[in-house]
Amino acid sequence: MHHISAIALGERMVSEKLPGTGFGERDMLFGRKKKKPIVIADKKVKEWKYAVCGYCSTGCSLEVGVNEQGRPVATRGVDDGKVNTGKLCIKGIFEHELSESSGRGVQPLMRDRIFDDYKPVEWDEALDKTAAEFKRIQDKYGRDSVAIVSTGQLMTEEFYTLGKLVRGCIGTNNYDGNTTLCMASAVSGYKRSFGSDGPPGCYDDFEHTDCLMAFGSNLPEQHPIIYWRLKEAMEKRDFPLIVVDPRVTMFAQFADIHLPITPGTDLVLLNAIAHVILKEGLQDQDYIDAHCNDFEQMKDVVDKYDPTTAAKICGIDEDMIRHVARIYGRANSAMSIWTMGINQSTHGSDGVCAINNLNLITGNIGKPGGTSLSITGQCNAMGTREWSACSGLPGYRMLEKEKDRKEVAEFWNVDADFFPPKVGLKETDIFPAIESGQIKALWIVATNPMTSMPNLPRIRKTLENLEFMVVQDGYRDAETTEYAHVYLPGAVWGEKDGVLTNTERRVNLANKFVEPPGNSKPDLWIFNELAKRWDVSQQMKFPAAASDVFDEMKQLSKGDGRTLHIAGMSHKLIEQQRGIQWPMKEGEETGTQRLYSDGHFQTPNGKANLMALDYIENNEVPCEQFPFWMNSGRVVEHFHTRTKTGKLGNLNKYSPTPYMEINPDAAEQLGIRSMDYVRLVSRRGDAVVMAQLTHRVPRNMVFIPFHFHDCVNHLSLGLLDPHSRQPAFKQFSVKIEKVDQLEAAQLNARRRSF
Ligand SMILES: Nc1nc2c(c(=O)[nH]1)N[C@H]1C(S)=C(S)[C@@H](COP(=O)(O)OP(=O)(O)OC[C@H]3O[C@@H](n4cnc5c(=O)[nH]c(N)nc54)[C@H](O)[C@@H]3O)O[C@H]1N2
Ligand SMILES: Nc1nc2c(c(=O)[nH]1)N[C@H]1C(S)=C(S)[C@@H](COP(=O)(O)OP(=O)(O)OC[C@H]3O[C@@H](n4cnc5c(=O)[nH]c(N)nc54)[C@H](O)[C@@H]3O)O[C@H]1N2
Ligand code: SF4
Ligand SMILES: [Mo]
Repeated sequence: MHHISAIALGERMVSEKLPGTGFGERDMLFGRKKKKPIVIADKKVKEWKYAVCGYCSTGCSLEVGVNEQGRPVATRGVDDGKVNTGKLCIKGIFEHELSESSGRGVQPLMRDRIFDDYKPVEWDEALDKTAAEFKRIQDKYGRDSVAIVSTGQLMTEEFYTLGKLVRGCIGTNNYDGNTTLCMASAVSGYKRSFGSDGPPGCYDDFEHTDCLMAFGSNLPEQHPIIYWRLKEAMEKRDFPLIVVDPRVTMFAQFADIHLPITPGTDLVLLNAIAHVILKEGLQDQDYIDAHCNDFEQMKDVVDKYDPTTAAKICGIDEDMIRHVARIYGRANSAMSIWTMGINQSTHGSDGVCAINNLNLITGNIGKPGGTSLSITGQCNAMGTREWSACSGLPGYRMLEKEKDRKEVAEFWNVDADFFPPKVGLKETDIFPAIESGQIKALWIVATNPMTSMPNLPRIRKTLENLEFMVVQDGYRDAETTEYAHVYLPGAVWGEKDGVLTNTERRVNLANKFVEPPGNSKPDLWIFNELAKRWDVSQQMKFPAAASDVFDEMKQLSKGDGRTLHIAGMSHKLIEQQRGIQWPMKEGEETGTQRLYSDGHFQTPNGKANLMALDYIENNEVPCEQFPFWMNSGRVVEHFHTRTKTGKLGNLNKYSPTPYMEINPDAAEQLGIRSMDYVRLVSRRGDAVVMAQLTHRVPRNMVFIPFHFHDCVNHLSLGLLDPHSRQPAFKQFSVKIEKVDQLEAAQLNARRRSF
């Protein structure tokens, strides 16, 4: 047999068939004679439409292929996409399939009492009813008795319009979003440290950093393409990766150092790292002196967190704490990223400030490879922070500032006195306020709290107390719809235009490529139509086209000293440049990669605040009766409450059933085998799940992906962070009970089928 090179083999496969077989020599050599070569199906795409992905905050540029009949048939990454250069994760690849997924709402629905049958109605009837009920309830119980909970998944132009409707027309101060379950601690921490929200870094920082520390983030599963960017940078320059996570996640497995921290104690670890850095003189004193407030106060607290004491609380041994502190402190540039392991805890906001402290004392803010980069969650978690007026006024303006109130009131042509002078209730405080009778009507927009809120047994009861509830969701089968009087079917990603902002402040465009199903309507249309039911809207502007709304936002972003500047952008330019990072002022050619590069912060004296942060132990820790830590999070193939991914066979097949990860040693002790059903019990409720035996979790912990209804949030406590009001979804305790397998299987079969 003569030697054939790989390239030659490639050629021979096509050109030389072995006589009579139809197969090339290579097929015979490798024993593949029965196999047909892989053929990529021709999907007969007529046109590719540009969009930024609608799932996670990575912000990948993609194109959806539409065929002759106008049907979306394929998705591909955009080669010159700034974030992903052609790559997509498993969710992005199948995103076009969403346009034909089941469970969508196609007509507004109404009923007088919850749990009665819904009746289909016309839009006018549903919107008249909604406006009339809001007004009736506000007249009777006061303006703030109507609450609104929105999302991180609309287009930014929709957020801005909703904000205008709520702040300018309806006038309730109890307006918040699901970002309180997600990014609130990051927002709060950024504001406390730097005087303003806004992640200062970017993905390009991976190319420059000499050390990366990740807290409570499972990047390969939750932000696969950010992870790919990081991995590529690490392969080129081999800098250390330190992952802090109580589980041995995929990210932890790829790390140089994994710190399996005791849940809820990151603040202690961070204070101890700062302690070592200051003790050993590894700080950047020049940077501290020039750009930071309150160094001494911070130092006084950090002094107490010597590694020996800290190790006993956070579970990381003292030498490892010193080792990590030295690596971080000595690196030329070092950066930290974090996600829900930090934000979703009782010290979420303090944890974020402690990360900022670490980067400030080492001079790692605003420089290439040196930053505090909060990895955001939903596709437009940033857009809502920037423009929705949920926690203030649009463009990072504050209700507390008279100047800001006046500016926005003038721009919208409303009375400045109509705006409340301080922020109202957060989502996690709105539900208890329903319980106590303070709130009587609730409007839910593009979020599914009946699966995503902690302590669902309590939440369910509160909803039954409402006089009126509206759910506006793309999917009729979202659980929360079961508790509403009016259901408004929204168009989702792909069925409308608009911009989304990703983790690195990149504003990117999602074009419409398909019509919304039935009589469902874009949320922008719904907000505009509803606004007409308030007289004051006559004197305001509510543009119908997203690009016109964007132009209005551009005007409002102008002004000296503002970080959130988008005046130089337009929909067209954004698509051309594959997304633009704010700030971008008028006349500038493109956006800005990093904030605070000049060492000037958004505080009164322009310096960043070092924070003195003491640790308070207040979690529900495992005990004799409830001996396991309960931890929760996500898996790569599902998105949140599965209204989308639960319908796509290519994704749902990987995890169709609620399950928990349990350590094999713990399972053996309890007599639990792989794939057994078990019952988990907490002080709040119970849930039946399947057991997956894995060493990813330690012996005293179980982990559940929160995507499934009737599952982990029936157990969760959700203690709140005092600054951000974000719930601790990942730290509470449970016990495990055996169940009758047949009964459990029958129960499982009766669950919602997706
Ligand atoms: N595939 C997929 N991707 C997504 C999403 C999705 O639903 N599916 N959702 C998007 C959204 S909205 C978000 S917010 C992000 C979330 O992204 P991530 O935060 O990365 O995801 P999670 O799995 O929620 O949590 C991350 C890790 O926190 C760890 N953790 C738990 N407690 C602690 C602790 O006390 N300290 C530390 N250091 N770590 C702890 C958990 O073990 C878990 O591995 O993902 C986004 N991307
Ligand atoms: N135990 C536990 N619970 C958690 C978490 C956890 O880690 N553990 N994570 C928390 C976090 S970080 C988050 S972000 C939340 C997410 O929680 P949710 O916001 O409740 O989750 P989603 O399933 O994304 O809900 C979005 C809803 O909006 C609908 N929708 C999507 N696009 C559109 C649109 O364009 N228009 C309209 N009108 N509707 C639309 C979807 O069908 C869906 O019903 O869950 C939180 N809950
Ligand atoms: S990484 Fe996130 S943005 Fe990129 S394709 Fe996957 S889900 Fe979409
Ligand atoms: Mo999130």
